[in-house]
Amino acid sequence: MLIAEIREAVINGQAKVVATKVEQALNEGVPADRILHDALIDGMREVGELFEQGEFFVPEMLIAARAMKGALEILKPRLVAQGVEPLGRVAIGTVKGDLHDIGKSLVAMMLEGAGFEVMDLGVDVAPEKFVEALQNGAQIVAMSALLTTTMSNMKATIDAIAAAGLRDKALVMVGGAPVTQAYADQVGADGYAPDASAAVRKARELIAS
Ligand code: B1M
Repeated sequence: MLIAEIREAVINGQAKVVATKVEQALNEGVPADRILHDALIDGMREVGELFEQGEFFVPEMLIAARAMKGALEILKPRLVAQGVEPLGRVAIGTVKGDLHDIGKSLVAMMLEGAGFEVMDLGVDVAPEKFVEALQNGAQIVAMSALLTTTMSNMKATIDAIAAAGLRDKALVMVGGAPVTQAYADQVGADGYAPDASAAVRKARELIAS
């Protein structure tokens, strides 16, 4: 019952309700990983579907993601204590020269919500920062670009990763309004996603591959 209520509150973006009910569930002995998977992740999966069906828009997605992020902060210590392994480690950032933050942050939140450990490098991220993140344990490099003038920094980053001898170990994902599958193929990325929920699916696919 509580699980269903938390799930519903995530979908509706009710951050306070989610936080209160997550605390209540923990106090009643519901395992943290059950809250994570059956309430939070399943709620966000539905939010992603509603977005794809055109029933939810970016604001609803952001509000739901914030509600989920608040709950994750409460669950984090318990999940670590339970030894739940993250699905994978992603370093995400908007490429060098580009200050657009919203889409990248949305993808980061959705990935975190899906169970990935996310290193958010922010905006205007130089190629060497992505390389550094790989050296610090990231498995996926996820790059966002909103400007046609900054897209080329995706290729510059992939080149920097190769120059550092890490291309074989790194999974590279790209996205952002001007980016297409054809562009991703052209620059040699391993994956492209047109929106945040597709980005989660693509990251899962890459880790499994
Ligand atoms: Co800028 N801007 N902007 N802007 N801005 C655009 C991108 C633009 C299309 C507007 C326009 O002209 N119609 C245009 C780019 C034109 C082009 O290159 N073809 C533009 C321009 C020109 C500029 C400036 C150059 C303007 C100027 O100063 N003359 C300047 C550049 C600054 C810079 O970056 N160096 C600039 C500045 C800004 C603001 C700072 C004012 C502000 C950003 C604020 C912020 O981010 N904190 C801003 C905004 C808000 C926009 C628009 C209006 C909205 C962008 C946005 O947040 N969308 C934008 C027009 C538009 O897109 N309609 C525009 C919502 C967001 C959720 O979507 O980021 O696409 P999006 O993310 C989606 C998907 O793309 C995908 O998932 C997300 C969720 O579905 N996705 C990924 C994104 N990253 C992904 C990564 C993945 C996978 C999927 O895997 C790794």
